[in-house]
Amino acid sequence: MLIQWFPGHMAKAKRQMEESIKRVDSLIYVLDARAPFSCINPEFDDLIGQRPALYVINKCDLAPREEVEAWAERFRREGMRVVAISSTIGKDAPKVLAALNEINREKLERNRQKGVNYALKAMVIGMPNTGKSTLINALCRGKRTVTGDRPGVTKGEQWVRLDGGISLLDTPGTLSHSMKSERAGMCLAFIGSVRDAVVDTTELALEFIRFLFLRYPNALPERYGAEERVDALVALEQIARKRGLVRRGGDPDLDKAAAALIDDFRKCRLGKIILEKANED
Ligand SMILES: Nc1nc2c(ncn2[C@@H]2O[C@H](COP(=O)(O)OP(=O)(O)O)[C@@H](O)[C@H]2O)c(=O)[nH]1
Ligand SMILES: [Mg+2]
Repeated sequence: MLIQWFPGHMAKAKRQMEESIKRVDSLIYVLDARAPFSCINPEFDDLIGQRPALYVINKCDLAPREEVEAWAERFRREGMRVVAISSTIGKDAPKVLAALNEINREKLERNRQKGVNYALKAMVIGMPNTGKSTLINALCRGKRTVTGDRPGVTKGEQWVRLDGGISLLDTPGTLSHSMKSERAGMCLAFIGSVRDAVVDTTELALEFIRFLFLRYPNALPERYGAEERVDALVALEQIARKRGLVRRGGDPDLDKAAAALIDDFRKCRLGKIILEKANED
């Protein structure tokens, strides 16, 4: 399955990100726990490497805990700072704040010693739909938004002062997805990080069914009473019939069944699922 991708867009996105990164001291890079590896776009690695970065594996409530932990460990071995959380769980935001203060510790300390009172700046980046806005809201809860009118702050930009001397830009930086592999593109499409309009939902669902048969063979039988390990198209037909998604005349409505299946996955109705494992490439 091919996901459309335009090199020209990538070049522009990189230029914009370069400008944004210049204006902050550190970055919070949000990844989806169901596909942490695919959420990293290597095209941006050089830019991101210019600033201390905290990797937040978000939506941990949707993926098996041990699998997420394996990713966190792998990333840490590779020298990355990682916290694994769910932005929708209130008590998790302070973990991010603590880690953010930690990666900025030296600079914060230097500012304190110099008696400098201005805040360091951080911004949240990541693929679409990984939970950047939700995390920003969780971090800023109850805080007053301040508009920057100092030099170097784009007019209209909102910064929120967090506890501990860091201000957070309240709009997230969205990374465009990479085509580092077809599989990565697929994972991003499964989790809703690729605009659904550029993806063939039925093709996507068939790929997803093949993945489930391989890794989670009980998922479809348990949710829909579908048979195990049949041909993917047959399974999709079974899902359509079990869900009563039939066209006039009685044929299964595969498009609707595909959309229902993908939606069930995204809302965790098939159970906790991880799309890629840390101990294999
Ligand atoms: N289950 C779950 N859903 C989340 C979590 N964080 C965000 N979401 C949901 O994911 C969707 C996308 O979140 P959003 O913050 O808009 O993503 P953004 O595009 O990266 O800004 C929304 O429906 C959120 O409610 C999380 O930790 N767990
Ligand atoms: Mg958003």
